Parts: sequence; C-alpha cells; structure tokens
Amino acid sequence: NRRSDDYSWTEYHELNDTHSWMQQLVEKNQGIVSTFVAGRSYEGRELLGLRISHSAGVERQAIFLEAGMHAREWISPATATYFANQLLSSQQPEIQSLARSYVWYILPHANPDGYVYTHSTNRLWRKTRSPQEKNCMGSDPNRNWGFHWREVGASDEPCSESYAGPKAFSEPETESLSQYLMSLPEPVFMYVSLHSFSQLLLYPYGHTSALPENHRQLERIFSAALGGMKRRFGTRYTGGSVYDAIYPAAGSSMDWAYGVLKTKYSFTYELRPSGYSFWTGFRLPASQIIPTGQETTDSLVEMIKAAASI
Ligand code: ING
Ligand code: ZN
Repeated sequence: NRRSDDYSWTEYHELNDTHSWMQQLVEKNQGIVSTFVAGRSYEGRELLGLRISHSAGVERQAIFLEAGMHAREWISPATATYFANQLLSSQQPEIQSLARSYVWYILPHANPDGYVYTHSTNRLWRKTRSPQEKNCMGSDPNRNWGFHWREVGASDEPCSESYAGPKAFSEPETESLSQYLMSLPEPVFMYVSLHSFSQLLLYPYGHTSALPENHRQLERIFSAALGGMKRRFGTRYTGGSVYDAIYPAAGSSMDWAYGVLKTKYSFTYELRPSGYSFWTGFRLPASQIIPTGQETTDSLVEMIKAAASI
C-alpha cells in the first residue's frame, strides 16, 4: 500500500490505496474526519466512506456524495476524492464555509468488488460481482433500489448489463447502503451520485415522464450547477429528468433517495467525457482527473448554494 503522502489526482488508484488514503485523513484531521462503513460488498469488502464534520454537536444537515456505483466509471471515485480533499484543504472561503455548514458523507466506492474487477480482469465491468442465474455475474446496482423497482429500463435477464437483480435490494451493496442512509442522525439535505460519461446533470425521475413535485426548484438548482460547471474551462453539460434526458431507468439510488429517503435535492452527474464512444468514454485520461475535479467542485458549490437559498 502507498502512503497517503503519495496519493495524488494524476493517476487512477486501486481500491486499497484510496482506502488507506481515507484512513490517513482521519489521523491528519482528528476531530473533523472519521470513516464510516456503510456495510459490506458481496465479496466482503467494506463500503468505506469519509464523514467530515466541523463543530461537533451543532445541528446541521447532511450532504451525501456517492460514487463508484458502476465499476468502470473510474472518473467518479477520482472526482469524489478530489472533492473531499478540497473540502479539507481549499483556501477558497466559499468552500471552507460549505465544509463547515454541513455534515459530509463521501462514499468513493459504492461497488468495491466491481472496481477491483476492473483493475484485475475486465476494465469495462459495470455491475456488482454476485453470482446470478445462467452462470452470469452481477446485478446493476443502479437498477436494484427499492423504488419502482424494475418497472422500466431495467432488465430481468441476468446476463444483461442493466440486470435489476432477482429482487429489489438483492445486492448487499445497495441493501446495506440504503439501511445506512436510513440510519443517519442528520436529515439528508442533498444526495449526489457521480457516474460517467456524457456530461449530463440529471434529476428524478427515471421510472416516469412525470416530473417530481419540486421540479421547478430542481431546474433552478440545475441551471446554477451548469453555470458552475462552465465557469472554469467552458465545459458544457446538458440534462434534465432521467426519463426525458436519457432513457427510462427505474431503481436508481437517486430516485430512491428522492422517493423514499425524502431528500428533495437529489442529483446524478454523468461526468466527462461528452460523446457516445463506448470504447473511449470510460477511459478518460488520468490527465483529466484534476480539471474534472475542479469544474465539478465549482458545479457542486453552485448547486449547494442554489439549493440552500431556496
Ligand atoms: N448512466 C446511468 C445509469 O445508471 C442514470 C443513468 C442515472 C439512470 C440516474 C438512472 C438514474 O444507466 C450510467 N452511465 O451509468
Ligand atoms: Zn453509471
């Protein structure tokens, strides 16, 4: 294992390196950073995350940042750790103030087995790694959540990339993460899920073309977040509701957070690159981790400010 001093955003890291980096952050930021374990994966790995909380004892709301749900989307965990590092070390007063105003939960690897498998065996693996029928492996963890489960845009075919699983929360990863979310002491003000790719910002729902009750608020926050994304390098995002902007897709963590956890500001980013090339889309060069982290941090700052001012 590397020492955390070597941890950087100029390369993609293996799971264990990021897990040790998180443990080092706890030691370096005592009383502010702790780790949390939101359950275990099918193969027994911890769903290890960072909890960042200044001024313990003061009542605040939580913001939950989930990444790495899909194994091959390597820019997602890299951006989550970049953002966590900004919360802890940025000199920008705006970021320092946000860091202090919320309790932060950052889970870089929501699908650790899949991520390890993309390093060892198949770079383009998406799903979890639990054995299923027909000798196929894994369910799509972003179709496995218990909110309008498998209604649309999810497969009942175990070998499919969007297999919803044999039942809602069949996967230990989604089951335990959902339990953990329900058990948090703070109300979850915002839930953000990081995926790639296509440069989109998405909000609920995926199971219907009907828009959520607060869609006007979501649209305002969406516009602010797109402005933040564009500010530094001119990076253009589009998006809208999942159903309208990409495809029908029921059973995502974002829709569950909105519909069941009752987190009214629930979003999914599809990070860089833009375009449609399956071959290059998941292989974003490591030289783009830092610019992606910078612009996504700018976007998240605007997103949270907009939501907080509603
Ligand atoms: N895209 C997402 C997927 O799970 C998505 C799109 C986001 C669907 C939010 C539902 C809810 O298919 C990728 N690239 O994973
Ligand atoms: Zn994804």
